[in-house]
Amino acid sequence: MALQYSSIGGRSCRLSMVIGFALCLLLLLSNARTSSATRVLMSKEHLLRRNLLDNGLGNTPPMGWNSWNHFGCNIDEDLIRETADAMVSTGLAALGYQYVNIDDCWAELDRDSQGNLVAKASTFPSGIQALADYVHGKGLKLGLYSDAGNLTCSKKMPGSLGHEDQDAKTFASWGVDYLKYDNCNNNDISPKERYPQMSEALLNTGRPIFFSLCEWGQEDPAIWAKSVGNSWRTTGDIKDNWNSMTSRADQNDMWASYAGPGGWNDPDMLEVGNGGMTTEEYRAHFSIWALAKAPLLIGCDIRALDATTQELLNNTEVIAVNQDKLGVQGRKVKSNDGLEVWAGPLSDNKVAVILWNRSSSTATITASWSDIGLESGTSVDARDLWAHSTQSSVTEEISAQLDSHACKMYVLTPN
Ligand SMILES: *[C@@H]1O[C@H](CO)[C@@H](O)[C@H](O)[C@H]1NC(C)=O
Ligand SMILES: *[C@@H]1O[C@H](CO)[C@@H](O)[C@H](O)[C@H]1NC(C)=O
Ligand SMILES: CC(=O)N[C@H]1CO[C@H](CO)[C@@H](O)[C@@H]1O
Repeated sequence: MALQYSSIGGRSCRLSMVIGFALCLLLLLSNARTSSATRVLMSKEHLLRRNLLDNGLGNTPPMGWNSWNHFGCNIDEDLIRETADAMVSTGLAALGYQYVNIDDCWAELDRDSQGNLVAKASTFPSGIQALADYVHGKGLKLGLYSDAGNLTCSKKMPGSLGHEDQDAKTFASWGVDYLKYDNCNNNDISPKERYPQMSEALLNTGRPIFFSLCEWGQEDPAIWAKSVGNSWRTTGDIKDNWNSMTSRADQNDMWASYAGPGGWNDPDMLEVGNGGMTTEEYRAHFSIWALAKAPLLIGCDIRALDATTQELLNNTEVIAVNQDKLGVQGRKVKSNDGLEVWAGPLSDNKVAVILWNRSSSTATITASWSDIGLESGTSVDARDLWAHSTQSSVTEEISAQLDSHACKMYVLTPN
């Protein structure tokens, strides 16, 4: 890899000498200032980014559904078909939820005589390609799951370690659009070795396949995975409770500066609608995930959505913050005994803000303009994304009284 890069580097240097000697000199000088180790790493990443991950996907965070949080291993092809149907009939598909992602447990434990992965006959008798055709027929995309190890986490199906090219070709031939790639049973090999192999294999198939790294934040993937995948988990698995959700939010927040179009931090899939949190806690969960430009992958049973869950998941104004084309991850900007302000810039000089009371009783939370990157004296229209109301000409600060665990989410538009 490094050798290949040097020859490319040599060529581009000669080229720039033709364009202008000064530019080349500048390049050499700036190179000389970095250590050779850093240079190798940088050049490798540069090359990987150009050659491995040029799949054109993930310009905004992915939206869709995944089977794991609600169903675990208890999945079959009927569930996937009915979920695709429900995605359309609930109106969620029209709001941008497009991936229908099958998680662990879809395959037989044994590969076939040629070493190919085989869909589990008892639960996916029609095979994955037929499901992909069905899902594509609804205008949606199909996601699948494998693992950068010998077995997946359930140990009920093989992983793809050592079979990357073969499995990537299989996925592409079936029409798979998204791969979640887990980290169990990995022989203690570094993720930095295992994940690029699948990334390259996927790219070599010629089919654009969104690549979701799931190495749980083990080796700080935000730092290196942008050249490898379209999203990377920054945390261990989420559970359907307040402590788990808030801790994922905080761990993910540390890596905010590394996210951007093409590669996103992933604090794990949504638990909204699964029953373990209150409505206000789920509202905060969805709001923070949207602001943090996290993948919005629904994790409940969308065939049986109650009106409250539907109202949380279908808030077009919150979704618009997540999908804003600027692609900057909002972050926690102020925290005082559980009274928090999260904020981030949006396109057209707008600012998204969340006031969040994480403590156990009612409180008033205030974000002053200096907390959230607005100049003092700026007058804004403040759109409350959950109340669907607008306050005109707000200056200096915005504040709200909030019940325990509740949040307010605004988009501020400078006048
Ligand atoms: C996993 O697979 C590798 C090579 O395919 C093999 O060397 C290793 O022993 C396997 N590990 C386990 C725990 O089965
Ligand atoms: C969202 O869900 C609510 C509750 O079911 C419904 O009243 C509303 O029309 C839905 N909005 C959209 C945009 O789908
Ligand atoms: C007034 C009040 O105590 N409200 C709670 C909301 O969150 C803050 C942070 O702890 C708590 O101090 C407050 O108890």
